[in-house]
Amino acid sequence: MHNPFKELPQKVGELHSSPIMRRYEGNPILTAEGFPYPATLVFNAGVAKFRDRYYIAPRVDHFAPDYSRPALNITTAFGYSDDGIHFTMEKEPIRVHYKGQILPWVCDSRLTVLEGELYLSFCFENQHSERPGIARWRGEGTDFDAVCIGIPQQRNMILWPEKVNGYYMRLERPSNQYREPFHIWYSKSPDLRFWGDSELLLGCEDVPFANCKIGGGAPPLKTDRGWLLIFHAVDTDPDRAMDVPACKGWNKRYTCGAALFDLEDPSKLIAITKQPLLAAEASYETDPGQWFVNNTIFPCGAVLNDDNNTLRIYYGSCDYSTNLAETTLEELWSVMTPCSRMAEYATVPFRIEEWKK
Ligand code: BMA
Repeated sequence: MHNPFKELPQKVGELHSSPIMRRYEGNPILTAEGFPYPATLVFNAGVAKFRDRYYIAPRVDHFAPDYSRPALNITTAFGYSDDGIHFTMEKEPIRVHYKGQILPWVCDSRLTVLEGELYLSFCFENQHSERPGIARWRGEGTDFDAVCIGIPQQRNMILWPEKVNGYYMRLERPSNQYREPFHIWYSKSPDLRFWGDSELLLGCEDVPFANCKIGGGAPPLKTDRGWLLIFHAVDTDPDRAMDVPACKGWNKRYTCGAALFDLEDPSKLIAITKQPLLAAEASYETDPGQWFVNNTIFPCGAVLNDDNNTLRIYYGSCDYSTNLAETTLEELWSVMTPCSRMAEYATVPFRIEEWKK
């Protein structure tokens, strides 16, 4: 049997950003500078256009001056803007209410507009590991109410912006600390609360510039050619291992790519970028000077402008700042290659055969 899991490259090699991507010349658009409450790193920001305004929800890590771990606090901030570039930040972080409590360390949030409401998909940390969830905005201030919480270990849960074939959908990215690669999955729900029918959406083996894990980036965008997913891809290379005390051995590289899925059957992959859209190249992406996860592009927001052609991608870089790059759908189609998913079904026998060897 053809086994795509066997074919993950040991090393991905040199990567460059696609010439179709234009970084905003004023990047970064958000850092900790001037932030309304204690913050060290402001990155990985969900962005959505809602009621004629842009909303942003960046992750905010606050560290002691010597950066000693763990962080003093991790929160998600909330801000708004008319132009999608200059944001006014609320003075308090987002509070996600769940069964009378406020969830701790909410981070890596995405914003989805669904049926006229604004939703936050997020990850939070507690003593039982990382867990994902989805919450609805109360419409003012920074309070959100959780509508569902997932089990550990998952990040990058992302709510789809509309029902497909009668069901709500969400992206998921389960992980397990012992066995990479990690892939992008989806689940369906009749009511946003109970989720099931989980299946593989995109395998790490489908992304030529990943050898370790992939994860959803922004909520999928509906286009006339299909559902467009901006995702992140990760490759490791022992030769890149860093030798600084804060992150001895860090050798990951996070890049950004795009995949296209069938409009009627979004589980069907129809095209992908064989090369990254964005790979770390600007100085704020390769080495911001005071933080360790260099070479990290982490997209969390994608907004199609009113012309339905200009695509903005918002991404965190180096777990340090929030940035913006633009292209057009026309250009994007020109760098996407038609394809189908390598593993047709994510079946149990397939993995067992593999593990027997
Ligand atoms: C991922 C998440 C992101 C982070 C990235 C790079 O696992 O923790 O928040 O940006 O790693 O460190």
